[in-house]
Amino acid sequence: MATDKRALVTGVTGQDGGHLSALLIEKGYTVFGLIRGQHNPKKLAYQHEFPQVTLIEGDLTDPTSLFRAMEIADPDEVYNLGAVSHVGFSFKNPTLTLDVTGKGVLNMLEAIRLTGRSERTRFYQASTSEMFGGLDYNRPGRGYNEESLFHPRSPYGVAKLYGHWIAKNYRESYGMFVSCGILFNHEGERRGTEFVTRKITQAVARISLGEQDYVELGDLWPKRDWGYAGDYVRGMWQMLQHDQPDDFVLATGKSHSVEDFLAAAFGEIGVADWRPYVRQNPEFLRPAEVDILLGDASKAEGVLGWRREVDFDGLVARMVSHDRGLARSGG
Ligand code: NAP
Ligand code: G4F
Repeated sequence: MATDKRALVTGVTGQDGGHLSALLIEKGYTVFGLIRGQHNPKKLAYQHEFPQVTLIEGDLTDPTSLFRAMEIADPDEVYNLGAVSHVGFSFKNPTLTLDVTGKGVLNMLEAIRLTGRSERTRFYQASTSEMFGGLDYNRPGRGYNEESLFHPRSPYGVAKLYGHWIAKNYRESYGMFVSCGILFNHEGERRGTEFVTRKITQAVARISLGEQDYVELGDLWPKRDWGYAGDYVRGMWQMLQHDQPDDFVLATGKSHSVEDFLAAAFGEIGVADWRPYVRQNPEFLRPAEVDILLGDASKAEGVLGWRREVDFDGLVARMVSHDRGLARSGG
């Protein structure tokens, strides 16, 4: 597919960054990725997988580097995926989380505006269902949508809410094409192993090969609306192709507990009773928990024509199968 469009992706080495890189390359974009750090251990693997992408050194906390990135990439579209994204980590590193996940959004918007690209460059902000907070009074029966109240329950959620509102503010103040995707949890074979789904599927794979005895987790009752990341990056792209900027929820409309995920993942290796393989470790408990997340993506489905291809069982099967392959090859 041929296009002369140029895209800059922050957080390019993360889960969504990998899926989005593949999608944009497939669509014929000239892709630039922001990569942080003097020596980023993920750089080699990323370059090996995506040699077409030009990496630009920069950090969301360093406005000068973002101005430079904007001049080099001269993008039609910016996807701001970079963040401190782990909720548990954000409780231990709240100031860093504010700087990267919150103020980083402002730094990106200012880099677009002050380099004279407000009219040309479209901006996607990676907002999150964590902004809703999962409290009972704030849970509509049919799931959260774009009209639901926000009540973030972690430094991460609060920082993301700042990013969400400053993004909307730049849309309203400067007429910039800024769209926020309020995405519910999405997972897959690229998911970081510090997140509960991948931690479980990696452990299940190792347990099936006799390489691990058990997995240590925190709370097992919280429920999440888990989808597949490959489906969700397509939605991000669709948001920036729409004729006007707006906010959209992406979700599956189904919620499962961590216990449900454990049962499905162990089921993939023929283990019906997973409890002997799971221990609780208080290290993985959070000072405040988000009890249940359930999303309603009707707007994205109706307005953008967004569709999902992978359901919960398909997601779990895919992740376990991938991690068994990795474990067998010593990965
Ligand atoms: P991820 O795998 O944790 O990736 C985060 C990315 O941000 C990494 O590439 C990381 O770089 C980069 N980053 C961290 N600090 C940075 C800094 N100071 N400057 C520049 N880049 C920095 O996250 P993800 O799952 O792909 O999620 C993508 C985005 O969507 C994030 O903003 C996340 O908060 C949001 N989101 C995710 C979900 C989900 O379920 N996955 C749901 C809703 C919203 P390194 O590789 O150098 O660490
Ligand atoms: O996999 P998690 O760490 O994801 P969480 O906290 O829902 O956040 C993810 O989704 C958000 C969208 O809603 C994103 F914005 C965010 O960036 C991130 O991608 O935890 C899921 C649930 C939580 O209730 C947690 O307490 O699993 C529970 N859990 C139980 N044991 C654990 C563990 N989580 C992790 N990471 N590790 C455990 O050992």
